[in-house]
Amino acid sequence: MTPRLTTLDGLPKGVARPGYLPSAHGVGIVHLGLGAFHKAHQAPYTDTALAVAAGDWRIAGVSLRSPKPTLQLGPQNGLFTLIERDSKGSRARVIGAIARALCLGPDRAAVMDALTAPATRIVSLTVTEKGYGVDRSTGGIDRGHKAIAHDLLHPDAPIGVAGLLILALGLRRAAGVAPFTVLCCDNLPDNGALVRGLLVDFARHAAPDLADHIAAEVAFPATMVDRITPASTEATRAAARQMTGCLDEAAVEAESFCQWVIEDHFPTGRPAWEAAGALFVSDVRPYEEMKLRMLNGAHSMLAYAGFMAGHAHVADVMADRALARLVHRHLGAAAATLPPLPDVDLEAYAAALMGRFANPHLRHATFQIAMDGTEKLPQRILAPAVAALEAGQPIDAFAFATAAWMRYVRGMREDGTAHDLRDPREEALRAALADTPAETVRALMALPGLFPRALRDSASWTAAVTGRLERMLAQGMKAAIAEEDRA
Ligand code: CS2
Repeated sequence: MTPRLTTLDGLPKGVARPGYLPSAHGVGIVHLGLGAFHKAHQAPYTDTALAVAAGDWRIAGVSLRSPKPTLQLGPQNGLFTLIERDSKGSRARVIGAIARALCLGPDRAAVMDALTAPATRIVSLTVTEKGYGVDRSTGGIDRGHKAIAHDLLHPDAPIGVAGLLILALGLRRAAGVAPFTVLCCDNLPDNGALVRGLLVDFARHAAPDLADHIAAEVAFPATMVDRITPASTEATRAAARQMTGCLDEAAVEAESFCQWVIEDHFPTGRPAWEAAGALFVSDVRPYEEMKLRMLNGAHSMLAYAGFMAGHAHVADVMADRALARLVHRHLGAAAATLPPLPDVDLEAYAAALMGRFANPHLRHATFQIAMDGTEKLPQRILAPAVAALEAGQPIDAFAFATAAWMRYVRGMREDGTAHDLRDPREEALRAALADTPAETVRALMALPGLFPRALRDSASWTAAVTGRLERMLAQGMKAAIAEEDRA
């Protein structure tokens, strides 16, 4: 019988393993959102930092809802296989940085112990864009967000990010323990300031005496995180089993490329992530904008257009010549909206992205990227569209991406079968669908807090989106792509 991955002993030679003794290092980080991206990004960075510079920086991982991560990692002593894939092939690496896996529901007391422990100096987060409950038009809390609404009513038994962090920061302060640094690792614009605004506003409502303390004493460094990480599947676990000779329920796979740009503001210390290649800078914003507008913007465009054109995976999209040219056009249009970054060649970055998207060894589903469009569009597509409009640059690429999203929002493939939308505003989206493309565009653009005023007020933007949506609906996505490519 194949043994479960529980120890580093006996792993095959070709499998990389931690360059340190995991049990010799204490926990210094609590991570909220124990999903594939954390396991493929911050965990391996920390693994390398521990090997190079030691320290008590292992991670207590917390899943806010799903018990799955605990069931997968618990019996494996936190060990899991990361399979890194690129054009040269695939390599397996066992990661030892995760010391414990907890699930908030059943493990509430242990989660609070970890969050309030003096040894915990960083709380990092990957809870996806929709996990925070920020009202992006005000920067404060969104009272309609389920976890925010719950936590305002039950501040002593929170289920969401804001409620948990405020409770923990309050307990630390009362005990005379320094606050932890809050490290947001989600693809949100100015993510440190965004979470800071959320927590300060939540505190104003739930624990007013903490608001000033948080604003003045808690550090929220901004980050840009990057690694393409498809959702794990049975094939991921089968590959891990084949490579390690062990059953690994927690295996993840990702591209070999990895990037982390971090604002260096950690008053109570941090792991030596630079040992693993992280870049510490004083201003993350230009890197973040580059990544959100180019990588993520092109990703969203190709996910909607690709899914509707029948492409299940990103690599299939890149094999579709016409659509690949539109991906390239999108990257160029997004790059044109960015200020120059010293040491970064945007053309080379775009070329590298084309190669990463085409990675034939990754099965990255367009349907995965398509989810949560209302949370992603503003920073990926709409902000650069506004910048392009204001600078008098072409808006075609952004209008095409927006129309493709609107086509996707109909919830119906071209063969007439339904598909899920998987968007927190799904109900409002469905209610906005109208009889004509022009009415649909108008209704979707009128959804509160989604489209910036500059776009809503622009006749040329509205016409550019409407014309494209009309074509997509009347002629099909493939014809719309061909037409766009010819233009
Ligand atoms: C993708 C990202 O699912 C998505 O929306 O665009 O997860 C993307 O793969 C990562 O940001 C890459 O770093």
